[in-house]
Amino acid sequence: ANNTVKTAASSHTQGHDPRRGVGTAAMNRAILDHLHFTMARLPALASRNDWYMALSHAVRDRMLDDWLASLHHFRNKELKVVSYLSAEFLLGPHLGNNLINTGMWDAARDAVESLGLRLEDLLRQEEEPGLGNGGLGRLAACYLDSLATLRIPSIGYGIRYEFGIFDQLIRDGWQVETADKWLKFGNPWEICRSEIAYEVKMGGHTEYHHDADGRLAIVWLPVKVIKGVAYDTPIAGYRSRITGLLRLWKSEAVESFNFQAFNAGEYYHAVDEKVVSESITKVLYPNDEPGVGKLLRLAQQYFFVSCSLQDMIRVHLLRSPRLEEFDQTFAVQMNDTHPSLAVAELMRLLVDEHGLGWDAAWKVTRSTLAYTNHTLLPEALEKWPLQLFANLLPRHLEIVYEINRRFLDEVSRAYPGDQARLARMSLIEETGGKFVRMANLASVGSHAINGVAHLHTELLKETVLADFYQMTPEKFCNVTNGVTPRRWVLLSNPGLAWLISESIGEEWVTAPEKLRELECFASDPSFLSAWRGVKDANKRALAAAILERTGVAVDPESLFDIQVKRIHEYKRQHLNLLHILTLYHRIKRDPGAQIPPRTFIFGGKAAPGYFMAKLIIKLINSVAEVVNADPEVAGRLKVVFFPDFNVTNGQLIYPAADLSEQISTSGKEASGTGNMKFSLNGALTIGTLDGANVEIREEVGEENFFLFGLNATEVQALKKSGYHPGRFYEEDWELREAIDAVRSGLFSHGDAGLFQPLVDHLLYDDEYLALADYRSYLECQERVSTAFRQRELWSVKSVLNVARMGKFSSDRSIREYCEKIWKVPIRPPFPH
Ligand code: 73E
Repeated sequence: ANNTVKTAASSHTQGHDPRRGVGTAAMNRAILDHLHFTMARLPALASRNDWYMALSHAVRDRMLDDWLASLHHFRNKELKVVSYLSAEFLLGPHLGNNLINTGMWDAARDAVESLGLRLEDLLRQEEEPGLGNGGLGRLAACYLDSLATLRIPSIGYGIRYEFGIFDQLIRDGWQVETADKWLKFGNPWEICRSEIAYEVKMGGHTEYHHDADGRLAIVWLPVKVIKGVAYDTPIAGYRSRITGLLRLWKSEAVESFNFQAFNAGEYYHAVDEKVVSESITKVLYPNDEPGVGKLLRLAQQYFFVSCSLQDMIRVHLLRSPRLEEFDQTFAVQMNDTHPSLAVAELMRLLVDEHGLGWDAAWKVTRSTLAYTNHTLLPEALEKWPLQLFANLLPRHLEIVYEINRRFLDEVSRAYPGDQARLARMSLIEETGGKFVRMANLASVGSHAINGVAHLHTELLKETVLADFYQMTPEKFCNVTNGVTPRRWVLLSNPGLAWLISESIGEEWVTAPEKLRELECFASDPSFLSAWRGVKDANKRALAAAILERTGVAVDPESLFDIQVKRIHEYKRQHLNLLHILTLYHRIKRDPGAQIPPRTFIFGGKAAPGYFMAKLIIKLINSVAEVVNADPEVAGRLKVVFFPDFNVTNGQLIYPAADLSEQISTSGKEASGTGNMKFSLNGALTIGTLDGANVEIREEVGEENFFLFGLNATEVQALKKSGYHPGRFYEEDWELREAIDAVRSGLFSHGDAGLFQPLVDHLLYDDEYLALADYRSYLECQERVSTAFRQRELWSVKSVLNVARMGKFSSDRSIREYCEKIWKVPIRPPFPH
């Protein structure tokens, strides 16, 4: 400690340019400077968080040169800026990723070690910004990484939730939610831009006036005005010298105190205003489908859309006074319907606030906006009760009506007399209560509509958006999702990344089609053994974490069979459980059964109000308790629920998987992106023909993918013909045995009623056809077991998976958005 104090003292006198110098010595000085000047701490007294903060500030400083240069692009008339509007950005921890992308990892590690610390420990200190629910939010984060890596001027716009997705605890097998206080110890990555702030109106009514020239002026008199303040976070591209911008809005009161009330002595009433205003960005809604008409959720959506569009208009006006050319400054992507109020808000800003005529405003609105759909589940399509919408956004409702009037005119011209079609396509639902349909609003107001995997886009065109597809087929396209190989391989799986780079060079990181060159190593026994060595080390690391967090000891030699994702009936974690129960029974019946040892690992959060999902978590833990304690299956079966699945834990889990469970009912999972992360890390997939699984299987080859179950067409046909899950139960004794065990109270200390709702649901409804796919799933799992016994062949398949996954880099997705939707030129890669 004495030494470090001395270093600190000397570095202050030497002085240096904080923006430069990424060598070890410069980093060492910078960390100590920040410990002193930013954290106001002596090294001897510094906590791990102080050191984490000091290091992070040192890293951020070194990102600022590139950032400021990149921000300058927004002023360059020649460059169109991509604006990604998303209510969620599930970023995961910044520090490790920034060190990788900027190339400062080694210097930071050495500098930290020279201070007697370990980089690993400081990385673990970061509270991840969990500003999203799952795949949709994580996709937005991967896209930011790719946009910066591909040197495309871009801004991600969203909400700075004070509390992100809840932390999950497991108590007595049940999920317990606790608040995610991610800002508790400060956030070194964000910069508050107090001067970039906008007012957002809410509530009240509209009035029509004629001005002096007799022109009609529309005035919206709100009951409330809230201020949105920009918080900026730099997003480093991979060695691209470009740093992208994530701009998140925090809500504040326009005036912190209502002085009238304050003067009257009503102190508490005076702060009320502030409390209400700040509540807008307090907390992320933890549901991956919309709840029924929550006013605060609509207010959140409007708040961030309005701030973002006002900000874009400000930037545009710095380039050109002509708002008719707004679409040349920005391409705006709406991540699902959550930001779809952008259609009405852009119209309002252009017409009411900037004086454009309706037609000119409509032309530019449509050519600016594009809409990505992420789900076909009917219950997940957003619609707002009309009255609620009217109360919060009276002016927008008028605008929606006007858009609708003009649009339905077009529809009736195209399909004369087709009343049913008119009712389906209307922006307003009128059957049983009135609603504003956000998917229809987004579709009408966009020049492009895309799904997130080939199958999903096809189904979109046949089902939820069929009418829109028939009327304007040219608007539709597919952009299959992707994930960033920087976070999901380089950072998460350094052993694998190193082995790959040793073999084929480093270009795969930005040119993942190069991974194909690994194919010829699949016949090299020494390479295969090194490959297995990496996987085994990753499994040991996960086993250690499992022991620490759950107390369960698992065998790293066993097959790691993993399902991590949100808990939802359509994802069928319970189908996985039925397989486990069947294996359990088989081993107990026949102790000599040739079944290779398996460890089943689950992880995922349930929406707090989703009873059945929470019951599934309880059942997983209950099965785990019984199976793990049973000496008759010891060393052969283990079941683990890994608590609090998030980005940080994902980085540990994906690299350790042998088998990836992608077992949703075909036609229900729009794409999936976890499927890509697993396979890119060398896991083989057991899956249905759903979402991007279809394309993964096409790429890796059917002999390297374990396929089972009904396809989407068969699912529809079975449902149509009348599905009776009870018949499957009656006709398959092993299925009956598994379900009866749950029913008997075996897993609930004799309480036969505990899982009754789940069992009843399966036997009498089974909306997601778990029972119909059970036998096919079991047979497929037997093929998995057989394949896993031939370790050499398994490794070959694992290598081939990685070698052929290049398509699923988010760089490829972003290039497709540029070409097909944004009309933004793709720039050549930055010369290294
Ligand atoms: O299949 C995933 C998809 O991979 C889909 O379920 C998910 O989006 C991923 C990325 O495209 C998704 N999330 C939501 N809808 N689809 C959603 C809906 C409401 C709130 C939050 C998330």
